[in-house]
Amino acid sequence: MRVAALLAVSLVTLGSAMPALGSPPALTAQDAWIRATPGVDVAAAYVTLHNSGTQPVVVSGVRAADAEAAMIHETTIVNGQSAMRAHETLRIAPGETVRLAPGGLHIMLQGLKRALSAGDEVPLVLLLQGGGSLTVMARVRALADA
Ligand SMILES: [Cu+2]
Repeated sequence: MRVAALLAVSLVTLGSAMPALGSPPALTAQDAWIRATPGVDVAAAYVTLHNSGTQPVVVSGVRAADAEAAMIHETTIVNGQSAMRAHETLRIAPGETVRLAPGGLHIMLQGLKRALSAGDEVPLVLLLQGGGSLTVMARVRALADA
């Protein structure tokens, strides 16, 4: 118990100290949107990420207050079947643009806590390795427009 408590305290300290050490996050996000399917509690979110800095940026997780869980997935075709595999992290090299788009990388939202309607804005928090985060407002598109 005692070790766990000490560890928790040191992690908190580290977490709060990190942003002051580094330069401002070089990661920017554009065109964030969510493809909502009526009647199901999962949805995929897409966004274009760009690293304008000189160091790699690693997205180490995603938080979404509107979902029980959010994670980075990649759709792949295995033996002619569409399958999804989880990415624990997503690395974006200096100067690189990574596009999360239908048929490839996406942010999977599972256990949606509310029905998403076209035009809704859903905040997604991208957690960055080494501290810091980037909050992205993803706009819900109707299925017909997606
Ligand atoms: Cu997925």
